[in-house]
Amino acid sequence: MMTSYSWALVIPLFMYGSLESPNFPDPYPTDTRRNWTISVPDGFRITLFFRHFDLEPSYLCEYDFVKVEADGEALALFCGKEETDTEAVPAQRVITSPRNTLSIQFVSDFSNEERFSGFVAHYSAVDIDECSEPGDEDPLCDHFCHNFIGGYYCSCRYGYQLHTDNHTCRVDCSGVVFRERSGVLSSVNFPAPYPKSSDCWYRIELEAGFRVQMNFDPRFDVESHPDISCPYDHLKIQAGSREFGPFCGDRSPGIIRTDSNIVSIQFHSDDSGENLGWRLSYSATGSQCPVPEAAPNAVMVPIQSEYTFRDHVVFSCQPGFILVQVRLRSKVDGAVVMFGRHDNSTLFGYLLLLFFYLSACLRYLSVFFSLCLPYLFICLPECSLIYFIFCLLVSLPFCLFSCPLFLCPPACGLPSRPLPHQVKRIVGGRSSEPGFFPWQVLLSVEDLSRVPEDRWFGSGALLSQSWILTAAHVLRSQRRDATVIPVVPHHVKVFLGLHNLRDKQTSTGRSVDQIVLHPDFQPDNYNNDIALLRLSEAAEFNRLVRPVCLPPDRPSSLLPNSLGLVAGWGISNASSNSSPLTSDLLQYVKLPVVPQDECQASYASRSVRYNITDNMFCAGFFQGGRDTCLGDSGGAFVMQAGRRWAVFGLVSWAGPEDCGSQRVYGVYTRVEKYLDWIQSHVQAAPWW
Ligand SMILES: [Ca+2]
Ligand SMILES: [Ca+2]
Ligand SMILES: [Ca+2]
Repeated sequence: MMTSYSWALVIPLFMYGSLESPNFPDPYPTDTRRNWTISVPDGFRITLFFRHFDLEPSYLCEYDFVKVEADGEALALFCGKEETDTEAVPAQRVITSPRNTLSIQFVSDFSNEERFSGFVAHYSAVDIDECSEPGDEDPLCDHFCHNFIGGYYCSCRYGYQLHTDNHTCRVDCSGVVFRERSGVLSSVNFPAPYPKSSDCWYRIELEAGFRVQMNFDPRFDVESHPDISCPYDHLKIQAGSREFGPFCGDRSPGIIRTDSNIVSIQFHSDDSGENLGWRLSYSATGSQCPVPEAAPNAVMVPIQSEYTFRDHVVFSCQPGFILVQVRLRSKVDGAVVMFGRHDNSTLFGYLLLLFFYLSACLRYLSVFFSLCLPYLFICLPECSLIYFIFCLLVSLPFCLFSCPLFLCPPACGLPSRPLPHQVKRIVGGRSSEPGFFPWQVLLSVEDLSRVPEDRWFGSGALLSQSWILTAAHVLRSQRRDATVIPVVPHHVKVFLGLHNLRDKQTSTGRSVDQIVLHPDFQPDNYNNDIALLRLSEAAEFNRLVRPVCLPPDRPSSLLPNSLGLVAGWGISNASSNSSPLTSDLLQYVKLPVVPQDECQASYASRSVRYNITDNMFCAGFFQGGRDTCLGDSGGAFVMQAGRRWAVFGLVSWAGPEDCGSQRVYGVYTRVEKYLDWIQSHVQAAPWW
């Protein structure tokens, strides 16, 4: 009896080799079983070729056979010497393993009908071209595949990096911060497929007080799952304490309104899938602020129905009032309050000082700029004792800094040197001294609309840093018809702080950019003879340049026989008997207000052409001797109201006789009739 034997041989990792049946080239023994297992490195597969094959033939290779297997699966079963319907021989076939191992089994049964020589086979390792073999799902490499003997590697397009999985290409898409108030952001390559294996972080950072609103493009495609919420790729948004998302699928999130100025957007993608991504545009809206309110005597511009962050609101006090405290009432982020010039009134100086003070003080400043409206302003009359006490009570450092400046402001109607009390009656005018009438200005007017050209002088009164009050006839273009047209503004020159006509260099010259004649000025009878002009550059107040006050808005102080002063360069220095001579030095006269009926009667007695209206009043002496003359046109008739001087009249016209003739009173425009009209333009005035 023959011993049956069998063994298995594991061939080590060689790249090629051969195997043969036992005893080859002698006939193989009966009852034998032998196994070979061939392994080659990863990245290779094995080819097997039988150079010689001669086994006992049997139906379906039941007796002796060679079986080739890989991964538990039979690749071939051979027996016999020639191919038949039921038996297979290797012949010229090359068997290729699917992977890097292959098993071969040789079996012989208990008998052999003849002598069979067995087989010889050769094997070798061959490279797998992974790149050209289609995978089951996604390609092996996201972008590019490179084959080499024994393996392959992937690479990525420019701008991408190979993920640590060595297959997908990711992008570095984090750390982008958007600080503009509007912008667009999207997944990388949108609307082409977004990169895989990437985590993108985008951040929108706006100033506190803004709110970000996002609007997603309707085209939206992020890999999703029908049952599980966004397991693969997703978009998440964090805005303040609120979270939006995760978003995936093909439905755009549409519009997302956040209440935050800082928004983080996270977009995650896994290592597979081809989806188009998303795009959004964002914009910023300001937080809505409480509606600010202005305190009594304060003016606020602009007036809006609602205010949002970054709106600028300017508060200023009405003319004659100064800002003494800003009271902060709300700690909401929001609008910025600006102190600034509301008009060209004298108040600018005060506001500026306060602003500087606040700027200088960090404590105030930090509160000041981070707070929302409303602020409450308290406006008090300047230089008042109340203010001084209030100021001391509110804040000592504030007071020390601001009060000395506030207490002596350049205010209206305050001559820089007191006018002497004149008890004694004098004849004619009297020379002024610099600083007596700091509001008095000389107007030099040219009218080129006529041939020959006309040129004349007039006077006016400074109301604020930019506005001058005068008579309309001074600024009217001197036409023969009844049209009322002002002269061209740049044909008017203004001299501020002028004392001596021959010494104009020492005064401050200004040009004019606007002339406003009263719309109802009647050139035939000088009714409504009043006008305003605006300096093209604001005047600086000093000892010689200061504004006059407007009269109080209360029942007339123009009582008969009350005394007022008129200054001018056209005042005669001589008695009515001499020919009038204009003076180089500013002159002034003190004149009583004439009862209205006497005024009307005196003119009615001369001619019916003269019409003294309610908008006029007379001043002067019955016996004449002192009066204002042509060169004084537009000059102020001022009266003292308390400590201050206010402009009650404007030199308008007089009868045909010489200046200072008997019962020829000067006629003045009654300024108190025009307070509303003046304030509609100047917004400077009542100081009480
Ligand atoms: Ca056999
Ligand atoms: Ca390869
Ligand atoms: Ca994916």
